Amino acid sequence: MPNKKALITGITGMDGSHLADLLLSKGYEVHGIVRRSSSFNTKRIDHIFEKLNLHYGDVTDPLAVSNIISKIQPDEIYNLAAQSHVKVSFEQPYYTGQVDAMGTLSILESAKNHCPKARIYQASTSELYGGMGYNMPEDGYDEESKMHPRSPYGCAKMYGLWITKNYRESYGMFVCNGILFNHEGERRGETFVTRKITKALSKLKMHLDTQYTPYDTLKLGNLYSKRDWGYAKDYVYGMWLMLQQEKPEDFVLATGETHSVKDFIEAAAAECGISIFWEGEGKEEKGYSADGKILVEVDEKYYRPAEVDVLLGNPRKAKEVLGWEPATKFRDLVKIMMDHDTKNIYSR
Ligand code: NAP
Ligand code: G4F
Repeated sequence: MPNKKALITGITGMDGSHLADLLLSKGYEVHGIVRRSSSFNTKRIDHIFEKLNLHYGDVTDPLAVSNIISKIQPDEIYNLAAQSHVKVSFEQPYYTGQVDAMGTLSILESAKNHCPKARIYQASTSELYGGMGYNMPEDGYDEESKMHPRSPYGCAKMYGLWITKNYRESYGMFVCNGILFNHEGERRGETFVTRKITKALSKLKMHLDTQYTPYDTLKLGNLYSKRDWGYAKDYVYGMWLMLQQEKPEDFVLATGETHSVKDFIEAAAAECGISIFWEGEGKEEKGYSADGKILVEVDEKYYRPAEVDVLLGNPRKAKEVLGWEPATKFRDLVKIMMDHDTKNIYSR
């Protein structure tokens, strides 16, 4: 049997790079769409660069998408490309819609025309749910929960979810939505809150150890929002499992635990062997070290016009049908990220 062929959009991103590692380890011929950039944007896949088949393209360019898909004839397509930053989506709502909604349509339509038997994974998200006050069950959101997106990103991804279901129902295509709750790790983009925290606190550790390196106060937005944080490597395995089933379905992947941004900061600080003391309220709240240095402060520029205050997922269906369970617990995730960032403190 020839090796299976997979196409990953968003292969240079956090999930795309972990998924490429996984598929190569399973013997797949792995193709990826990469955006042309004036500087290198392949850092996360440099270690496997020679093993990949990369194609320049952009999911907002239907012609390029169609050409790539018709040429490769993939068995599996993982559509991970997105303008994935929620705060940025408030500043670029139109562009976010072009990439996250219309980009998804382009992938589906090209596959329908050129390789209708390909199995397709669509990167849906817990940002489709609204949080407390928006139909959150006590044991967390599942596939049947009522959705209420609170950002242009969530609205664009809502189109992606429904157009994917629509192609499944209309054309009988094997397409699945993975409704993934937040997942993080050492390859997470540095402007997402967890990585912002682990990068900053690893610099703090170095500062405390040597006294030579500077430490800049970590400036954050809402310290009280809560997320269901898992480890990206566990989640890309769940994506693959979805496409290996007998029938196409949608699945929630989550840990079933939720923690606040403040919990994450405290867990990361504990990895540096320090405790943080909090004083003040709202925009005036600050986190201090034992000797009174300001380690964390609030900067309202990181607030969002609308916020999902709490996310908690219920991964029961994924466990029952896929046999999927997250292997990495919250404290292990924080440790993985802190260990990585402390070891690589001077690399960019
Ligand atoms: P990420 O690190 O931001 O990666 C996004 C990828 O999409 C990058 O490779 C990026 O390319 C590419 N991309 C952006 N715009 C594109 C365009 N117009 N055409 C082609 N490629 C484009 O995101 P991630 O965390 O790995 O997430 C992967 C997917 O899962 C995204 O769709 C995201 O919305 C979704 N998701 C993520 C989470 C999470 O917690 N991580 C949870 C639920 C859903 P560049 O490298 O050139 O920027
Ligand atoms: O790390 P975040 O930016 O992730 P967010 O908004 O939850 O979105 C991520 O997860 C989604 C799944 O639910 C994905 F679909 C999406 O693509 C992305 O990967 O923010 C997490 C929380 C928010 O409540 C935010 O307001 O942290 C809060 N926060 C507080 N200070 C901050 C900051 N977020 C960022 N990015 N930067 C801050 O300084």
